[in-house]
Amino acid sequence: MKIFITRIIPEAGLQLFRDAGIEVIQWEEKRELTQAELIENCKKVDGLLIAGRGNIDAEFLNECKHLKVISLFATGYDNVDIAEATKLKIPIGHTPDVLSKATADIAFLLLQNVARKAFFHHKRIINDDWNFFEPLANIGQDLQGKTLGILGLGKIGYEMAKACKGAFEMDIIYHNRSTNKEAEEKLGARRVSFEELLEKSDVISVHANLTDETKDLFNREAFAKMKPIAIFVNTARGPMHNEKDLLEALKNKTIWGAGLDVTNPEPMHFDNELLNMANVAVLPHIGSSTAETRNDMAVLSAKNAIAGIKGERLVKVVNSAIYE
Ligand code: 8YV
Repeated sequence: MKIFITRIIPEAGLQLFRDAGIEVIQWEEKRELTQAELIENCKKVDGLLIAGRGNIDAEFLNECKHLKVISLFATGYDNVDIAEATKLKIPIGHTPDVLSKATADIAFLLLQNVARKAFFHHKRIINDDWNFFEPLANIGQDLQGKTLGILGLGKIGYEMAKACKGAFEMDIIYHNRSTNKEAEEKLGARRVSFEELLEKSDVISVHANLTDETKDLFNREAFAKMKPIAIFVNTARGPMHNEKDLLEALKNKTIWGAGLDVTNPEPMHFDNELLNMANVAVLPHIGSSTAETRNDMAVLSAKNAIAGIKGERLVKVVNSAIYE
């Protein structure tokens, strides 16, 4: 039995494959595989573990329908044609929960960073621009008592809401398909329409899945409804905001600032205008990037892959319909 892994992953995951008697073939080059290379490697194995962003479309799935499992080293599965995988009865595994706290930490860090323009001030020192104290220059804004609007109040959104409530006593509103009882009871969160979220939030933090409905949701029209002091934070998926419209909203002061851990495309090009704006902080998609979390992701994605190869139910499966 063999598994193909598209990146080098933490040892804890590899050990589980060894213990299960599964041979590991890892892609070790520091570049994304081409689709042809991915297919060629998958032809030789029983399972695939994707760390990074493989494009698992219908064409790939039909070429590789012998795969007993596709295990994602990620919680998001927008890069997979789930309907087609379900039709072909290929289980898709993912790693929710274990990365909620680390990802929310990055949203919280970006928020504070933008509110106080921390990256910008750091760059000022590097550029020898710490010469003179000006009470009105480059000042930030307080977060105390402000309103946090969460789009997609699942596990990550909940952790972000909890952090903002605890640190800044922020009021929480959220827009979600269903009511989050725990957030309402413990954090006093209130479920609102998307319109109300845009209009009432001082901070909007995005934690939803990327779907046809959420793609481009934060566009010119949405930014126009937000407050001029609003800070937009996206640690979910880049295509949920329209980058051109965001840049325009920031330049026109339609909104106040933005913190992004995700961009469209990724990687963001180094000469992107957003990187030179004082009220913008960008990180290279590091939400789940802590030693502990990456370890937990390796273990969970390996457990999913091993279960799939053995024909057992995955620990965390996206398309549970294949078992019905
Ligand atoms: C992953 C992520 O690191 O879990 C997700 O959905 O975006 C990140 O945690 C990334 O997808 C690479 O696999």
